[in-house]
Amino acid sequence: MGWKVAVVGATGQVGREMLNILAERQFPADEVVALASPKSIGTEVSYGETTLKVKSLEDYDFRGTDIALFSAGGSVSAKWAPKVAAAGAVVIDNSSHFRMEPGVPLVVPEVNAGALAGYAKKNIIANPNCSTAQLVVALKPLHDFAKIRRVVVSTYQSVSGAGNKGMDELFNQTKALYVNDTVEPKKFPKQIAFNVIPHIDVFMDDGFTKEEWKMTAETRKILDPDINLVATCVRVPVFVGHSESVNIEFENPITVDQAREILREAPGLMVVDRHEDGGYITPLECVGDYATFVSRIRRDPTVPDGKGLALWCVSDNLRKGAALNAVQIAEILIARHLKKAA
Ligand code: 11C
Repeated sequence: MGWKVAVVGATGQVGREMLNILAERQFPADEVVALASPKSIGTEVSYGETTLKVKSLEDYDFRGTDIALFSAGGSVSAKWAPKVAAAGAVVIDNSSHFRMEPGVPLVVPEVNAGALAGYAKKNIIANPNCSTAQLVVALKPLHDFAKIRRVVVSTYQSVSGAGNKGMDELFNQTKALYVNDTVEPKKFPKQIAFNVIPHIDVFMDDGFTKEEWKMTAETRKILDPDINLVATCVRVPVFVGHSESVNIEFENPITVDQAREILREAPGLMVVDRHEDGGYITPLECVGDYATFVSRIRRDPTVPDGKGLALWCVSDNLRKGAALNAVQIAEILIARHLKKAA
């Protein structure tokens, strides 16, 4: 007998990818249910070769559901995840709502799958922010080898991180500008077409944005609380795929060749790093892929004693940054933690 899985937020970018990835990876589900707000009832979404009709989250009886993948925003998770967890389903939540809550594991399987052992305290597991997920996949093997002290990261984040409305805004503004129409920013604070915006999520008291704070706090919870990380998060006019320029300072020396070898062997990573035109990965090329790509690995000459590296890291934010990570967690849950009643 297989598992019963619900996808909450099934009409969003990430929800649709969750359904795609469950089908692609042949997750052993007997039943997959697509849920969303009442306004989406009856909307059709693809699950492999089949089409599912979206049902209302508000009327759905979760008894008998084993796993609920949530990607419907923080307020929906805050209201519904505890109820669904209490009904017996393990919630894997893609919102930021529970990430820093004690008793809720925040998991990237390549980095801290062991943290899943504590899932049953709340029956809720948190998925990290997309920009954190790809970063920690790249940092983990380097940290194991040379111990990271400090990271400086600048992100180049695609508009799909802001959902359907973000993608529509880039598309509509680009079209409008070609025919000399006026452009009115709605979803983003400034024009995103042919521009970049150094502002993602709300501003905090110290001048950082919440997106930047999340990268620091989540990296510490997932990888190591002693890592110092400072981020500048920037929205760029790319539809899918987040990129990151990363400078890393280590406690111990590490050469470029060692880093390349370590990253090549590490789970979830692909190294594409040829010193020639096009010998690196751009966000366009990572779309639809499971891997996090690392390119442009260099020694950082501003860090003494060979203890600094610079690199470029790219991943599909809807996949490794969200849906794939959630499905990987579900795969580990059924392999190691959940038991199916006979
Ligand atoms: C963005 N990273 O690109 C955000 C989207 O905390 O889950 C995901 C926000 C989050 O806008």
